[in-house]
Amino acid sequence: MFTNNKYFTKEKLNKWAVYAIVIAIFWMKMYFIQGSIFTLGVENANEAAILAFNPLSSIFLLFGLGILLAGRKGLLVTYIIGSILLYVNVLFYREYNDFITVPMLGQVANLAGLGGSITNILSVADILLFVDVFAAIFLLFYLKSSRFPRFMPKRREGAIMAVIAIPLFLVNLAWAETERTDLLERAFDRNMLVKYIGVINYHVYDVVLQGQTEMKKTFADSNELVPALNYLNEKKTEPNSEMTGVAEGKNVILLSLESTQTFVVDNEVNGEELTPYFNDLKEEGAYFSNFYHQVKQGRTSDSEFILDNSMYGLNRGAAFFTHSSNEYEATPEILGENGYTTSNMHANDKTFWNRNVMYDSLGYDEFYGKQDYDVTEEKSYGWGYLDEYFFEESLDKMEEMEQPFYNKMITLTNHHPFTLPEDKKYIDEGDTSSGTLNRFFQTIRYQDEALKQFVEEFKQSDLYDDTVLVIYGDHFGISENHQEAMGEYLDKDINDYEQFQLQRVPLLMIGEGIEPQESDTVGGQIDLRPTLMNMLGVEDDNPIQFGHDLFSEDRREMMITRDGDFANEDYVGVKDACYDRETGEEVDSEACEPLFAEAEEELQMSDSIVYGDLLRYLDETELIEEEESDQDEE
Ligand code: GP9
Ligand code: MN
Repeated sequence: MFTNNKYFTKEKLNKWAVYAIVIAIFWMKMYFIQGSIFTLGVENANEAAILAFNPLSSIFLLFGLGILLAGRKGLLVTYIIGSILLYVNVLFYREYNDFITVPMLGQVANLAGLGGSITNILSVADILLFVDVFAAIFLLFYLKSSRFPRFMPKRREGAIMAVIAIPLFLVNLAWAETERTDLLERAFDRNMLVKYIGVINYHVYDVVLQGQTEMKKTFADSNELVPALNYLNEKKTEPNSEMTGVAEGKNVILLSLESTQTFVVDNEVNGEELTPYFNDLKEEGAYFSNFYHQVKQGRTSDSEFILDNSMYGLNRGAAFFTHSSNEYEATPEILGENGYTTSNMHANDKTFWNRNVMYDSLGYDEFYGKQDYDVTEEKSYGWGYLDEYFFEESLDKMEEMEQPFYNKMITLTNHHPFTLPEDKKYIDEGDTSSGTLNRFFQTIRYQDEALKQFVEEFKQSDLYDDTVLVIYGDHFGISENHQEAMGEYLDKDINDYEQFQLQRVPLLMIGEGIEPQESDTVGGQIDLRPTLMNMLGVEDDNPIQFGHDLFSEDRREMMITRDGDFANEDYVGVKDACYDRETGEEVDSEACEPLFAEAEEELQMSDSIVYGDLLRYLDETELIEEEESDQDEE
């Protein structure tokens, strides 16, 4: 067709037909990516139709703006940019099962370190996603030629297209609202957002959101803290008084187990226990079997944020990056005021996840990073320093530390892509359809062996009698991408309820005064701070905490995830559906409605504090309250 350019010159080319073809091709591509590469959970024909329709408004907007700004070239350039944007989303989605947010762009270097090998997420067939782009590039140069004069988009036409995008989007939105009301206000779940408005509109929305959150800090004032103070005051539950001070003056070791989920506990593969040591160890302390991680895009760093603040991490980006200059009154700060030495140990680069900066803000005295360990090639694999050596050196360091101390150790080996040197593979791989899950079994088993060596040595050390050891999982290791394989392994269908329950991570506390027990109270990482502070008998006067002592008899059993889903004593609420927590049976969604509302309110409350940097007003606000009560007395 290109050789016979008479076709273009002699025939009157219908410009709008070319537009239609270009739009149709991009539409098909986007439809394919959204429908076949992303797993957005399309539940009915209406949703499928929305998903098919939603690329249209963004295409009109994109190409319209392109033409408006630069005519023919503008169209082609936006075609190429749009295609690259889609592909970046494909790669990101394959790795993280999520969509990029603006704040994550600020941590690109970090993200590059996070992924497994890039070859895992590239696929030869992806070239097909660029066939049209090559054609577009070719045309970009070809169309320069004066032999092809007829297809000359006018800027006015671009403006028309961009304007048409608006009603198209409004139709899209109204249609989406037939499935989910207040879609844009309740946009916790990016998968859902993309399902309903499409990935390009999602990015536009995310940029708007970014602007809004930046404004929040600028315009925040101390009054904004009051609703949170009132809310938390209302929800407050008394900690278990029998546990108050059981660990007074003791050291605390927090041991964050990388990617460790509760399903591995007391479970096996090929007849071999996955965590033989932990299975026995948990009989020696307080073990929590309904304890959930609550992290989002910030992964391990989110768990650390939640733990030390008893506030929620953010839905977009990692607070460790985006809000490291905020004012906090975190556990290390409070403990520091009570005579504790506070530190973190993690044999990775100190700048990773911006830890060096954030740890200062949280009030840590010391951070032992990679350069503080004897990291050699022989002792490293995959992500770096193998856990067994990390543990060994960390114990030495702790023995030298000024007491009492509060120290967090973060392991590394059981991290995606879950690889190990041959001689560290203590069990065979699994035989599910997911290589990731199959290898995960081996790295979990390795971690358990390293844990054994650590705890056994710790028990022999002088530290043992004066220390509370808190072992917990930071977050999931096996993402939704491996649901099918998880189903094969657990021999059940992994629906939304099961997937939710897989977000449980182990929590075990060992130390004098902690009675061996298995607790099935529903809780999450947000509850750790108040639990610990009560055990240490430390007066923690920061009223902005969303957690509740895990030992408390009358605690509010309500664990809220960053997606606005929740588990309480009776129900699990996931994606607007309601399940009986124990049986997993779906029940009338009405039962969960007030709980979803509570989850949303609480997340918003926490966000308002982080986005507004409101803890900087804490002293001021407390002062006002005190003054008021003084006046009341007079
Ligand atoms: C690496 C550790 C693990 O430093 O934080 O990273 P993550 O689990 O957050 O991907
Ligand atoms: Mn982690």
